[in-house]
Amino acid sequence: NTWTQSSNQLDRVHFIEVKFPRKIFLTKVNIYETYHAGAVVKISAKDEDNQWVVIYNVTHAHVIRKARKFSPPIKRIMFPVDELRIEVDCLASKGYVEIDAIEISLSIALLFLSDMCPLPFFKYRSSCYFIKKDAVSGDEAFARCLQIGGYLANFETLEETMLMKDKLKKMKTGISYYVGGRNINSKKPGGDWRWIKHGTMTKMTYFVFSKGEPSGTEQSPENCMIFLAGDRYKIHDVLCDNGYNLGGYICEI
Ligand SMILES: [Ca+2]
Ligand SMILES: [Ca+2]
Repeated sequence: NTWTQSSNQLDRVHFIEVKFPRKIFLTKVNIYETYHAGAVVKISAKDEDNQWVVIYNVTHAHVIRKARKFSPPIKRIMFPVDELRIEVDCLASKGYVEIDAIEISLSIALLFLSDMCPLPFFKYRSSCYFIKKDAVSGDEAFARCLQIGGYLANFETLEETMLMKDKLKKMKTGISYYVGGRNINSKKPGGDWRWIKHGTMTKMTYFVFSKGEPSGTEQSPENCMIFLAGDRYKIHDVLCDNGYNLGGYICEI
């Protein structure tokens, strides 16, 4: 498709909105500018609340008098997208020959397994998870999720925890799995448990532990959280950094 402006509207910023057949995690946008390239000043993606989120923005257009395939460095966004708005500054051509046509094409590297999650994550209910069976400590599990662009899974609702517990039981791996809950105060009886996600800490709003847990104390802290295979995947607190409690882990993105 070709998009152009009428000749009496070259003194302003125009925008084009494009909609794709399904939502994806955007990794790349290619704009094929066939004439007067460089006039794209802003690209926005529509989020789940129907708000436009800017993923590329420059203050001035620099018109290049030739065609090019433009692949701007876009901001990483954490929501799937099926609508983009591309803003084009026609003023930048300064009364020269008009920006004649801009052809928009999007070729997106589709790095996802299911509908909405980038690999290696899979969609489970409304979240993207990745279950890994390596045997590591809680601290190591935390680091490994960061390394693949995610975080150790947060289960903000009891429902999410129950669903994951059920899934782990059915997988029958016999392996315990770390999740992203952490005690930030060993001195406090019962601890102060938080879900850790990209530097934010959300207080747990429900009691997540199995009977008799959490069992850590100030003298013997158990500040990490695990779905324990030996207790039908109920949640336990365990030491974060020793060799006794090696487990797999669940990352989320
Ligand atoms: Ca979650
Ligand atoms: Ca314990």
